[in-house]
Amino acid sequence: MNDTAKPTAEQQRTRTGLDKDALKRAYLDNLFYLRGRFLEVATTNDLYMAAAYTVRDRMLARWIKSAQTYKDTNARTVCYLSAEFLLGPHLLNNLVNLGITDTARAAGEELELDFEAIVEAEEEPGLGNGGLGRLAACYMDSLATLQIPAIGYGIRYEFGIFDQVIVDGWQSERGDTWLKSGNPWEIPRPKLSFPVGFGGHTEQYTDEHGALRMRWLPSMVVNGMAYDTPIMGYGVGNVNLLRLWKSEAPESFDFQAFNVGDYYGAVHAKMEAETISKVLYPNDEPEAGKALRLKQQYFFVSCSLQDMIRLELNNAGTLAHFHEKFAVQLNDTHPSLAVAELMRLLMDEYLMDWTRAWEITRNACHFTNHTLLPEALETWSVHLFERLLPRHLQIIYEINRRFLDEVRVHFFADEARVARMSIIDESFGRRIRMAHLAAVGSKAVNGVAALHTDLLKSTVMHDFYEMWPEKFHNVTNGVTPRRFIAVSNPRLARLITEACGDDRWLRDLACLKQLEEQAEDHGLQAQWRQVKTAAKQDLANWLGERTGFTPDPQTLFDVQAKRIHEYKRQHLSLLHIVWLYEQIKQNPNVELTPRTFIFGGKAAPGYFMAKLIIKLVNAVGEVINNDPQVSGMLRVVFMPDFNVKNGQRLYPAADLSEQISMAGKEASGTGNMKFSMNGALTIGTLDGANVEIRDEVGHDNFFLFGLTAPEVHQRQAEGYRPWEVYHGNEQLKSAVDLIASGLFSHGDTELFRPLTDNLIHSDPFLVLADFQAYVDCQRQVDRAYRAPHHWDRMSILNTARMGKFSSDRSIQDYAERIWGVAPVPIEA
Ligand code: GL9
Repeated sequence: MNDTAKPTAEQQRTRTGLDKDALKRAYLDNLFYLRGRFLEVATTNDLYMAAAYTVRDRMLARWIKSAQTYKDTNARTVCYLSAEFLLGPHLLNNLVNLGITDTARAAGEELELDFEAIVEAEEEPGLGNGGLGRLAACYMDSLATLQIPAIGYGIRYEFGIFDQVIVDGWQSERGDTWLKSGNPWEIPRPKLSFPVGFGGHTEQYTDEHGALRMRWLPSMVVNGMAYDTPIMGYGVGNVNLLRLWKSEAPESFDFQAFNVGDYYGAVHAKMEAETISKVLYPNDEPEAGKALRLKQQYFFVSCSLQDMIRLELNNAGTLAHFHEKFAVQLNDTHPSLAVAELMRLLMDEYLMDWTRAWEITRNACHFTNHTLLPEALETWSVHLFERLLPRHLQIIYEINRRFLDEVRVHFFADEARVARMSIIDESFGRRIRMAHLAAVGSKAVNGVAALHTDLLKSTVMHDFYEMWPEKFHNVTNGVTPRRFIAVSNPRLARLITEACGDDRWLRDLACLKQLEEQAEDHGLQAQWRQVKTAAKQDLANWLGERTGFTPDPQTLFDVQAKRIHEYKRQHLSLLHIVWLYEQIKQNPNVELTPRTFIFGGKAAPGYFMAKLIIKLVNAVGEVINNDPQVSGMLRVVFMPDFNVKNGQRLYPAADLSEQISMAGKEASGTGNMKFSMNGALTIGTLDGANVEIRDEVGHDNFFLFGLTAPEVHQRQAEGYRPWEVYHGNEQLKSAVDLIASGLFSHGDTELFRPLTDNLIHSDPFLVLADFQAYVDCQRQVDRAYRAPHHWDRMSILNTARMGKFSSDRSIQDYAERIWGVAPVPIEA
């Protein structure tokens, strides 16, 4: 840029200043010039869009400076490849990270704008299913805040996760049209696009040096176009890049067809190309096995690697140091095709030999496993690969051939092990094991909580661990305190800042430790309780508007919010509720702490049992909430459409957080951290990160129950017989029977039978085995809540001791132990 094109410092200050007057001027300007509106006639969406542009403008100068500095310093860059980024609304988060929330609020007031309504108007980009996608978003926030150069690469789904509505107690899905009013946070880059091939065949040829080479002649090519979203660090000048790919038909393709008069064919080809980034698959852990899903995975991996190669060639002119420039992180197996695609690009397109290409690939890639559920360990049929990615299949065969030779040398004469470790599973049809491909092609493999990593090493990846123990790491998950405290719970943030004397805790969450010494202080406790009650009131009002039922903030808010899944055991909580209901009906004077049970979560649209659990929550709620005899004691409500935005209403308002999965099944959990940070106590099993949360907050400040992972294993190995548990526990039996009796289904004894029968006869997640321990533990919760000072102290200690679970700590771990990357500070 020459000097005349570049805005002067003075011009920039007036154009993007952070003071109130600059914000007001810019806001009205954006409303006028970008929306063609003035205040009197603007719609809420216009007002929101103008606010978003005003904030985005303030990020752009920093963004450009970050990109320039990263380029000039040639800094090692993290490339986080993820099929999902569950970002949540941007506006308030960006205001907080820019440090101008109060100024913006004041500017809004002077313009007589309804600040809250404008913030509310944002539709969140739901480009993820749950924990895994939200983790990627927390990591993007922390990478920027820790000033680490990073690019998030993923898919710009036109339709994200469906919106959930409840109709007659059942989940019903509505298409997520998040882009319909425009997305002010992204910048389309029409010139930044890459071709991605599918199908066709390969052929061998001799290059000009006489070497034998392969080329792939795909039968179909689509283009991936970049859409860039700036990701602001908190309190720093660093702004990183989230680059999402949209699939399009190459223009030439269109015109070719036009020329021969095949108009329909041209339009059809365009449609087919655009289908790839059309919709996010809504299943959580189990895989669909659909060809389109494999296409999505290959599509975004290929675009991302081509983009990295472009950057490196621009900068270094050679790919010899690609793995020194980029630390590629594979978020689960979804992007694990990166291993084969990087090999293909280096060898077929950039004419590298195998040894060199493999050296680069193995040193560039790192792999995170997020689940041990057997049905979620992704495999693809060799047949499908042959059809869609013939060249990649050849490369995978060759990777596997060389790898298995290594295995044979390492584990001498152990062909059973060779078969177990092979990237190709030969047992039921031939299938490619994506986790094996990722593990073989990566420098590091990590689990997401200490227990999960141990289980990974001792079960599904045991052979790999024995071969390469140094490859395995644990990086316990974390969540960003910016979004999950400062943005979600401003009252608590203010109180913490006051109590700590400053807001350093937002950058260094370990500072919360200072609260410990004040945990007994009745003054702080009173304020703490006020903050909690105010959040409960807010939630109650919101629920009242949405569901017609307004909970009483004086009751204990007992919350379970997460994807609906049998292993997470929402039905264990339901059995407890039904049991409580019976207790009150039998003895209206029974001593109980009044509670409101709040559930939230989506079920995969094809997961019948999960949908039946939602129906049961609503059915039980309908009966209990309309029974005057228990009113004031017991309430049950289902919060529709649990997503990031609604989660932000829920975490601050919870007294008790339900983390009750069968031990050994929840890899980490991250909701557990969000609740605890906001002062909820946890009732939970020794599963995932619960183990570490309990160790941090203190065993006395955590309600533990249930079988441990080794005990679960033992029970199942002995032959678990749920009907014996059912017949052996009068109260359990009566709770199950009440559900089956039709009491909650207008007399229909069939409706919930699939659920009750499954519990009695199969119970794969040991709900019945843990029932008594859970009920007993809930009794302790009851008692504890009736001693307010005691409870408040535990609540304060939970928040005070959550430092470890900031995603800043997780990213610090990855940076030091896995990526070897250093900060590149950009001044704010
Ligand atoms: C998950 C695990 O099940 C969680 O325990 C873990 O906290 C997150 C993040 O590491 O990853 N793996 C997974 O497939 N999902 C997870 O939440 N599912 C969804 O994202 C829906």
